[in-house]
Amino acid sequence: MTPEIMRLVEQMLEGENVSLSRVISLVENESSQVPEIMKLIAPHLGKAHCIGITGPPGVGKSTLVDKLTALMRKQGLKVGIIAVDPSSPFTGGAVLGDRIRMQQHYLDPGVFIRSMATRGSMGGLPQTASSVIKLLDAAGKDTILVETVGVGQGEVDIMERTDTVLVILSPESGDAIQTMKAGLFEIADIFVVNKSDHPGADNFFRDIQAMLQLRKPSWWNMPVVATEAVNDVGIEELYRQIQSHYQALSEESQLSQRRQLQRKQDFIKTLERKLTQRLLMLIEQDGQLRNYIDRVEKGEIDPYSAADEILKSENLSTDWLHQ
Ligand SMILES: Nc1nc2c(ncn2[C@@H]2O[C@H](COP(=O)(O)OP(=O)(O)OP(=O)(O)O)[C@@H](O)[C@H]2O)c(=O)[nH]1
Ligand SMILES: [Mg+2]
Repeated sequence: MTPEIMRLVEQMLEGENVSLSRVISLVENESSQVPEIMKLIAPHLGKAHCIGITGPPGVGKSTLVDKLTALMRKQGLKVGIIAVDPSSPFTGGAVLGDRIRMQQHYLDPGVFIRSMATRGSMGGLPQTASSVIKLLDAAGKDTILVETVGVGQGEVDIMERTDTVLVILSPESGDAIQTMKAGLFEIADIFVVNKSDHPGADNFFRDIQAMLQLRKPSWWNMPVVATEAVNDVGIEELYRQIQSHYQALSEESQLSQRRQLQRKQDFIKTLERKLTQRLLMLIEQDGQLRNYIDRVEKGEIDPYSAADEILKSENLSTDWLHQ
């Protein structure tokens, strides 16, 4: 590791936001220094409470993040925010919108805001998100808020990478049964019905409550909180629920289990990514293997048989793993 990068990481560990920003860029660009950086920060991890905020487009996630941040700042907490921009044609411009909504925090050194692109995957988190969460944690943020757009797929991701998941809905976001079908009940720790000023909000709230009562009792009784983010209504109650979830996680030794799962997933996904990259590179370089892609493209062979044949191929039995 170069002395410059070492210095950069040290400054980041001291809580310096510009260095933090530069280290995040190194990680996002998959710099060859990443393993060393991660090794250096490892002893400083696990202190932050990481909160995932997900829900359909436009339900008020960023507005809620903004209000929660204001509340946490009043308590003197240092806040890190990761806003994942789905870079989809439907929600293009989200980053600009977020900048406007979170404007009051951009000048506050106690708040660090970073936008990330999902790079094509539908919703969910970009692959480097868990490393960025770690960097914010190591840099001394007390709370990390991760906003992602979720419509049913890809949210398992957020559950595997955060401690407390808020699923935000609004009375306009379809009926409660649809929500249940979309699997949002499986990943939520706290339900939020935002835009409670909308007509129909009371019914929607009651439907969600009724469905929650059908669930098996467990160590955590999932609450549903009504908010009007734009009017700063219900934010304190939401924050109370977030805190009691974190407390319950710690008391029930769920936190260590969850963090174990996070580390395991992180490892498997990293391995998966690296293996795939190497394999695809090899296939690109090797004419014979490349040939399979052409044949699959033309429909001459089905993808399953082609994959099987490639994996059995002698060209693969070289030590491609160690390249
Ligand atoms: N009526 C009403 N409008 C709200 C409320 N909360 C947020 N909004 C408005 O809803 C719109 C979307 O809010 P955002 O906070 O950008 O929603 P989002 O979920 O972050 O949106 P994406 O990131 O694009 O998915 C904005 O115009 C907000 O002002 C609320 O409680 N009531
Ligand atoms: Mg948003």
